[in-house]
Amino acid sequence: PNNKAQVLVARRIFPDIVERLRAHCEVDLHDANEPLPQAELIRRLQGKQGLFASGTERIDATLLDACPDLRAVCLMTVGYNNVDLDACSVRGVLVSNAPDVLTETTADFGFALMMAAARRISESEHYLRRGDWKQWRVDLFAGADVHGATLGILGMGRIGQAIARRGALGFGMPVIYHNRSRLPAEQEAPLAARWVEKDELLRQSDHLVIVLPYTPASHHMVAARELALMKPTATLTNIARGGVVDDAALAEALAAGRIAAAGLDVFEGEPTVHPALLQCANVVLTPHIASASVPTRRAMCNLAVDNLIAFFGGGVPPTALNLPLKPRP
Ligand code: 8YV
Repeated sequence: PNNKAQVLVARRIFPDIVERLRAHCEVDLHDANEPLPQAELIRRLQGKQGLFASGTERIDATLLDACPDLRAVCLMTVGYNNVDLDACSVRGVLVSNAPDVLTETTADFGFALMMAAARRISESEHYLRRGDWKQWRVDLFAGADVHGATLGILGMGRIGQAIARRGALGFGMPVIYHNRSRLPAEQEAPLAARWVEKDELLRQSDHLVIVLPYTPASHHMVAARELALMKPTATLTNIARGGVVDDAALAEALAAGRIAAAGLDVFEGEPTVHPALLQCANVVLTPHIASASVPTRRAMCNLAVDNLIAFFGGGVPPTALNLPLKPRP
């Protein structure tokens, strides 16, 4: 008999990181890129105390009640909108996420997506690949400037601030932001970042980047009314969650030229993408890869494993979301 904790790793991850976990826990690896259907996930969790989660698994009261042995859900993502944190806390189930390790990589990508939208990089590449480049013309794919333009950030957390740094310090962009709470003056000052009301942010931004957590309060925070406030020359970039933006309204605004362009890494109902967005030339579309550099994806996986190892070793999980934890009945 061994008293190692039993842990389900719900997706294929880096094999050496699975081995690292195996040195501490009994591991059942779902070694596939396809997610386990919910019923199968519940079945595989029977008798298991831990779950290494990719962020896409739905962890709700039904699952928790069907998996009475479960003690810890450790996510390799910073967003935890698929986890009912209250339901976990009430049942004494630890939840951890993976903040900080992906901040700079995700900000790099958000900035790149914003630049690609502003300077029409995807649209022009498609044109070239189609063989349509026959001659020079003065306004060929002429877009919007990034340097010196007003950068608007909706959601000024760790990633939002990292994007603001890139814009303010690297590209001379005036930065405005909207967040539930204002940053302390010493954090605003180096960026010369200015808090504004949400509608003001929409009106003034040349490039709007959305980086806030998806919660019931942020559902469709940017929909038809908000898009109508934006400048016709503005771009919108979403690296948060699909549900924060009303994709149907965005596709309409893009098609009608009510805003100039968009960069989207996240979608409502992903991996399915709204067909109207696929029809728009002025949108850069990527498959939820903002955190996907090799070192960062490894760091995210390692951090989830650190949490599992600490929790089952009797230590303090480094990035727990719901400590102190009451014992699971
Ligand atoms: C994940 C993310 O790759 O960390 C997050 O919240 O959105 C990404 O880093 C994505 O959630 C896939 O699971």
